[in-house]
Amino acid sequence: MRDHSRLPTSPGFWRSPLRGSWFTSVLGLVLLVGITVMFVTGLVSYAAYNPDLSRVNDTTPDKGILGFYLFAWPTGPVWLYRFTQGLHVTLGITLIPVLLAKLWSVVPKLFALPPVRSVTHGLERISLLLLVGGGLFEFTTGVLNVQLDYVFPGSFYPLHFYGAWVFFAAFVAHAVLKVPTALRAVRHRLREGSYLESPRPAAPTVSRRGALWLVGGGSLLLFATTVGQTLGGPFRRTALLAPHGTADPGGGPNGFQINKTAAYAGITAADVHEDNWRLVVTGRTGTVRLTRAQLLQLPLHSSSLPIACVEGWSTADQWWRGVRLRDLAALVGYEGDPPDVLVESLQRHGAFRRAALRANQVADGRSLLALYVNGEELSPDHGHPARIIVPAAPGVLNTKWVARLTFGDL
Ligand SMILES: Nc1nc2c(c(=O)[nH]1)N[C@H]1C(S)=C(S)[C@@H](COP(=O)(O)O)O[C@H]1N2
Ligand SMILES: [Mo]
Repeated sequence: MRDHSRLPTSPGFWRSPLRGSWFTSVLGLVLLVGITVMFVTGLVSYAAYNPDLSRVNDTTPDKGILGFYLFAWPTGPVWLYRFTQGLHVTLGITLIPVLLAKLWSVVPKLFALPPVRSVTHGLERISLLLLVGGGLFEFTTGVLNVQLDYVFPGSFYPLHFYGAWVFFAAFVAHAVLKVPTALRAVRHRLREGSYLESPRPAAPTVSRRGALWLVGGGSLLLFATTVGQTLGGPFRRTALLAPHGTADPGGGPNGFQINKTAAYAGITAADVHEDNWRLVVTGRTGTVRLTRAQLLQLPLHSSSLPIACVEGWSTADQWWRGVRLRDLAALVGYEGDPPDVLVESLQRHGAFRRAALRANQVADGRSLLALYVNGEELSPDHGHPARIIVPAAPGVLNTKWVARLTFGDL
């Protein structure tokens, strides 16, 4: 007789004694909770960009019914996006070992023959393909975006957003089918009789419990080397895995994380020179051009706000000082109830040179066109001569090197 156990399609090929219902179920239940939280925080992050406000913020084509839930992102508490996105990214990185272990634990199923036994079985396999493919896709695109700094120019959001819906739909179907079994397996410590169990297990080198501790240890390590990027203070140094958590922005009042530098954005000294730079504000009553000196004649206000990036890093609150957006709206004919605003930067290229803010963000008295931070002029890299800072919003809406504000319904 031929030795079929040398083929991965044979159950005997898979010899790890760790595989079994209990092991798979414990990992599955962890993912059930973790991935649900990631889905929710992910949708929330998408909403925070004001994607239904303007094409400038989001060009996801035909988001249609998938965007049914979009809402006006609130301006408080000021740490809102810092929290939701820190949670999304940190949890995602922490779950990687759990995801990999879970996939490893069920890999024999992938090869099981016949590939399709019945229509129902065929449908189940397609849903598993979407589940595994979708999961790997979401984790990979997420990690690449965080680690490689926007490798998908302009296209990360649509990819990650569509992928999330496909993945989560398959995830829900899978959970509905498997949760009862998983709960039973965990409660009764089921091992035997499972298709996952190797029919000819090799000698164990680690117990199932030990293997779970290893996975958990891996997760803990990733967590400990990531979470510092959102905690700030002395913890920032522990964020070994976060590219922006460790970059040294120098000391002093402007000594906090820098996303894109002025050099990267192509901002020249001549662009921002007092003689050349004008703030162009347009609204109901026309256009006003302000020199820096004129801008400084307007009432200046302060607010303590963090910067929180989609990449998961954030700063502690910084003390910003500048002109309220709602006061600038009032200059061009919007007294009392300011409308939306389109903000444009001196930066000529790149997806983040423009952003649209919602009326509720303009109306909030803490939303500033900031000229100072922590008592000093903005540094070139933080947006000199003027930048937007809005409470609770994603960093990408805090446009740097602002040149133009256009108020009105977008
Ligand atoms: N003009 C312009 N503004 C910008 C960006 C940019 O690339 N260009 N990046 C945005 C993003 S994604 C973030 S997270 C914040 C970071 O601000 P910081 O570098 O001052 O920390 O700036 C935002 N403002
Ligand atoms: Mo960002």
